Amino acid sequence: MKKTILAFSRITPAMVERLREDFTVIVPDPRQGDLNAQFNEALPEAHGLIGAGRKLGRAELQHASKLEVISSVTVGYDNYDVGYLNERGILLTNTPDVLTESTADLAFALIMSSARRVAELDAWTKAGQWSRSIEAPHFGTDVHGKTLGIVGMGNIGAAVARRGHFGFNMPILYSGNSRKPEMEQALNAQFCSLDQLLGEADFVCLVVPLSDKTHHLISTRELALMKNSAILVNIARGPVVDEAALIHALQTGVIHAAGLDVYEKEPLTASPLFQLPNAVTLPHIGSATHETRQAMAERALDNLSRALKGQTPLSMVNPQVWKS
Ligand code: 8YV
Repeated sequence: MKKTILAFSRITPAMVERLREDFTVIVPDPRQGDLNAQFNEALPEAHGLIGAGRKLGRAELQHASKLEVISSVTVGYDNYDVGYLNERGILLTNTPDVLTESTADLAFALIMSSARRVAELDAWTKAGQWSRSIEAPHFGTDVHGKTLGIVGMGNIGAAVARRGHFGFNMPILYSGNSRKPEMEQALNAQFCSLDQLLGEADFVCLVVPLSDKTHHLISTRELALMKNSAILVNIARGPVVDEAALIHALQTGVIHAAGLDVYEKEPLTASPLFQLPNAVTLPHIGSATHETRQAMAERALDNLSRALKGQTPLSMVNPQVWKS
């Protein structure tokens, strides 16, 4: 008998057809009513789940008695209770590497937009406000040659740092759990404490995974350590920053500006951030390019079908489950 897959998001109809060669595939359909109800109804039959954007912990998975694998179409896995999955022997796979460069591109879009006020001045021009040559009140700040602080020098952090070093001649500081000698060698990056980085960087770019240790890593104390002229960029996860503290810091000039792709609560539909010209607010689009979302879905599909066929998947979050 074919195993059953519940494909709850991010998979194209063509991919579903490919999966159907080997598996029974259930795809919740908005035309058939409530998506959550369809998901919960199909869950007890599913051997594999594939998708993104759903919190899947103990409560949500209690009726998923046949579940063997969750294939997340994301690199971050803070939506899953990995301890519980380990207990249950459920494998979790993710999609690292294929989104590294796109996400680093977006970090630079935020850096450029916040520093040169791209989004703000675009709206201003379109509002018909440009009546004479631009003067100091509309000037931005330079990016090239400024110090770039990378909080979390993983793959994405390194890709942001490379752009800063080679493209913009920026001195690189980084903080994190471990030193990266190859980054120090290749980019002349300097390892330092988070506090030192916050005090010295002109741009502080957050690229750490969300965990108990990084929840509210940046709060009132840390914002106060930053230069008044500094810009905070968050492409990691919203809860890494205490958003209320950030809003206060932006309103009172504790820091100059922020470029944000992620928020404590998503989707963000109303926020004091929307009233702040010095906050660039994007709707979590780090990996959202046609090419990268396609590559992520392909990787997730491959991870899932390999795991369900007993072949080792390429990217496993809890490989100990696979070994046992
Ligand atoms: C996702 C991401 O698009 O992969 C990740 O961890 O943050 C993004 O690629 C995000 O989860 C939005 O749903």
